[in-house]
Amino acid sequence: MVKLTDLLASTWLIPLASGASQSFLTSTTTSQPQFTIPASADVGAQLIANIDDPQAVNAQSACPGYKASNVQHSPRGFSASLQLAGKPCNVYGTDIDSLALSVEYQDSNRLNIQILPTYVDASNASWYLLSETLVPRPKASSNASVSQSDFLVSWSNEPSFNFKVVRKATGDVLFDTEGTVLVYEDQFIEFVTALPDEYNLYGLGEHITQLRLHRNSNLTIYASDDGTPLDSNIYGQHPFYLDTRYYKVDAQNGTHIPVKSSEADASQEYVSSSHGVFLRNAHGLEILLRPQKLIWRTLGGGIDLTFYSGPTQADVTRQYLTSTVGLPAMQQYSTLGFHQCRWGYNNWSELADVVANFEKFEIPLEYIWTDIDYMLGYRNFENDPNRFSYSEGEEFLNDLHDSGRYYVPIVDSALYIPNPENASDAYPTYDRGAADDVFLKNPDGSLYIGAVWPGYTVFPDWHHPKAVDYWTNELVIWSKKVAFDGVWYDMSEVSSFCVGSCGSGNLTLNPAHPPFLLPGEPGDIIYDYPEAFNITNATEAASASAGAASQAAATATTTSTSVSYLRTTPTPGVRNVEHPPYVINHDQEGHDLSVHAVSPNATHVDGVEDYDVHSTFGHQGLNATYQALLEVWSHQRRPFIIGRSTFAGSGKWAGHWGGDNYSKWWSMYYSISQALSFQLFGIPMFGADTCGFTGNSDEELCNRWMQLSAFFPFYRNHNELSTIPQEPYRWASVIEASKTAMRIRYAILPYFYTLLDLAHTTGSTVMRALAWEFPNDPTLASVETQFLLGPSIMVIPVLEPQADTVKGVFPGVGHGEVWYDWYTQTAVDAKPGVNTTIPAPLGHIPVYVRGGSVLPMQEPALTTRETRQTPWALLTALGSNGTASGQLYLDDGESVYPNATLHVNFTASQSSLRSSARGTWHERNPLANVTVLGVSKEPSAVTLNGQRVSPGSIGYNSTSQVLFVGGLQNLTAGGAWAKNWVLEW
Ligand code: MIG
Repeated sequence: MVKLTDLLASTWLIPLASGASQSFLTSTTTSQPQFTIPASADVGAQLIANIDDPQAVNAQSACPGYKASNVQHSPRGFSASLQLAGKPCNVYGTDIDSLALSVEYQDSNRLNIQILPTYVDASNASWYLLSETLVPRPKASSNASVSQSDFLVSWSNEPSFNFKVVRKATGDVLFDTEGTVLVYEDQFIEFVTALPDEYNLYGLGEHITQLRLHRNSNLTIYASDDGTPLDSNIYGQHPFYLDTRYYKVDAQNGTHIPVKSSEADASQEYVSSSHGVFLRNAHGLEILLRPQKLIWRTLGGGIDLTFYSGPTQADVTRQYLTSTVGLPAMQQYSTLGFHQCRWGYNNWSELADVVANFEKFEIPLEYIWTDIDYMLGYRNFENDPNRFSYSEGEEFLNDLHDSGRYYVPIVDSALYIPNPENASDAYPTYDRGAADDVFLKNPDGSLYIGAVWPGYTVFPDWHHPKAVDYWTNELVIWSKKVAFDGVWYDMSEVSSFCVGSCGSGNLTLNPAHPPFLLPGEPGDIIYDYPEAFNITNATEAASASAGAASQAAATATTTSTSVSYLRTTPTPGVRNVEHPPYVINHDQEGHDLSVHAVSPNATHVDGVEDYDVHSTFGHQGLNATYQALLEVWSHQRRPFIIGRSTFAGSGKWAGHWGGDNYSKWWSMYYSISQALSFQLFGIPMFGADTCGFTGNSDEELCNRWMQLSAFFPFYRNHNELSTIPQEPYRWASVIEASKTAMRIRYAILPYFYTLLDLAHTTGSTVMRALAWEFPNDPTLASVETQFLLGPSIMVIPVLEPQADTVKGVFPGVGHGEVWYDWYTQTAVDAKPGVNTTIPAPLGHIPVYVRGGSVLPMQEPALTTRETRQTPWALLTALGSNGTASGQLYLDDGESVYPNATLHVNFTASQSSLRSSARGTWHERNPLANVTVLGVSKEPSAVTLNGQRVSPGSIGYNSTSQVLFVGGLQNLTAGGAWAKNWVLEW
């Protein structure tokens, strides 16, 4: 008997008692009691994950490996044939006896190694080859050559085929399969590389885990709708890692001596070099990190590895994005404003109330969102006429837009299929798709019918040539009824609440209730609160835990006794996509790939099975949504899309939110490493559900979290159905804390926007790990409790309850770096490598400005539109040598192809600050003031382009060493950057 509580323990889903036939009233067309899909529909086989299986065969000892022959050299690399070097082992599939190896030096900083079966035919090509239309391959540049490469590849047949990738400059071995065998089967590939002692690896997502990956961990990668369990596979697939190595340089002979970060000392001198590795593979993956090695396992596909030589993280990321997955989409300026969302905003007037409350409490609000509540029977592209009528919506949205605010609705991945016995159950969106035949199929050609919110559903087949047009057309039609400003694309793993095509033959039961209770339905009342709630709210906590206990007693299910696991033995020549012989540690119940998702045998129009492209569904849905929004806005406005399931390259269309996190301190903690990892994946527009999704939030957590997320690119508060409200105006201290942090965020919007532009045009990151900005300090390699926003702002948030201090390090201080406290504008007195205790009472988030930076700012306001109408200020934080620099990018904030742009450079040195601009965007607001931090001597006069600034508007504080120069409006009345200027003091 399967333990259903395990199935859903990590998320908010509570299964119905098996065989339950309860009926619920939901918002459907008819409001009739509904059929409830039985919980058993989402129960699959009980498998034991290979990594937990004592009976599992170790492919390394069972398999013969390969021998290379027929090596052919070319100016760009070499190719060879690989022949199986012994009897097939067929451990987790059928061995492929003949492989083709290709080593291509694609550019000086890029190397590709591909190993594919020598023979494939139309019937099995998709088992090994990932379509280049779906996921492009990086291309060799025309001047690529072996001799120009940063890399050198060597290989050997002893004892079987193995290869090494070496960094030429240092001789460092970056990748090394020596002493291991290559295993290559139709449903299982394994290759192993040696890694240095105490390696520093980052990436390999999507996981909720530590920033520097744990050196003894199993990282499963396979898109899955399962909340945010620690260390497990979740929504996205990003088989990319960054590998950073630190060295001490020998003073005598210049050789590099490897250094373990655990033995480094922040006051010493080190160097580092980083490289990146990308496995272009869309199959289920498992990466086993072990001391001194990494084991890649795949459920199919090919080996298509690209190496990026860096040598800094910034170089690696730029190389990966520009050559391989694409640069991130540019976002509209407004998307940097604050977003308020929740599951459970029930009608337009409730939204209007929320907006009014933000106004009343003078908390900035830019975007208001609706979840599936707005839909008619949970159908995409149809509003519930009673609660979210189009006419009322038009009025609401007109007012909202007039106030400089925006609206984003959710759009789900699945589409309702009407009940054939109910003539009034029309759903034109389905009919149009059916007419074009654009839905996923079963292997026998019948419609694949899963189950999601509306009941039984179909799924767009993104391989269908008409699918993007179909999706576009639906969004265009709907956009004429609802003037939305973006799309929140959900459930795209692609989630289905049952195993297999469970709706085939069941359509007359539609619409149906999902096979679990909705949060808030009797039996699933949410009693959960953040960790320290029992300290801050003892009485409420006690009654909540009593409620939880009695609910648990009432809904207790039988626990399982002994489980007998299904083990699949490979049948040579037969592929089993439902239960592949190798069982990845997939986070769904029983590790069954068919559970809570469209099944691996769901078949696309080109014959490709879900199994071979599973994790690209969401990626393709994002592409379709991007194309659709271009059309909706006549190519005038940048599509704004936040997606749940992402694949390598999704950043060129969309941002990502962290998914169903918890109203818990640990969830807030890991939002930082998740955000930083997504910077490496090329999806800088990232944010977590602020104040927590699953469970009730509380004042202390929400206070800290509203402040932390203010420094993430995507800043949204979102909440689960039926939990207590958590908008920032719900608690007095949260109002103040949010405003404090938002005043900073809105003041530095120009800096933030410039970072987005730089990411979009150059492949840089927006949020940065300390290790990336300070690559020569090994002690920062695992820092995940503080981060930088761009190069110039450092945030040290409180991440635990009941604290009024936080510890933080100030990188570089032993090497001349200066940090200024944002609030006092005074240089911080910190020692290298010392974890400094910083006062951080509730409502205060420590923020620092890095010496050497110039930050362009405007005045905070309640919307970004208002901020853009205010005068400018420059914050100039001098470095220890008295210099600073910064930049600013401006355009209309909206156009896909802006016809006017402006780039401004700021440089400060020797008691002067220069601004020089190029471009045609005319910024009309004047410069109001300049603040210079770290001015050691009171200036006798200040001039702008030689004209004296009135002494009355100049202030100098010799204790804090802050120079304030106001009164610049008149001197810059034509616009702050209209003319180049120099300010001297
Ligand atoms: O199956 O639309 O991650 O943000 O509130 C749950 C309801 C569906 C999952 C999303 C969450 C959203 C919720 N959705």
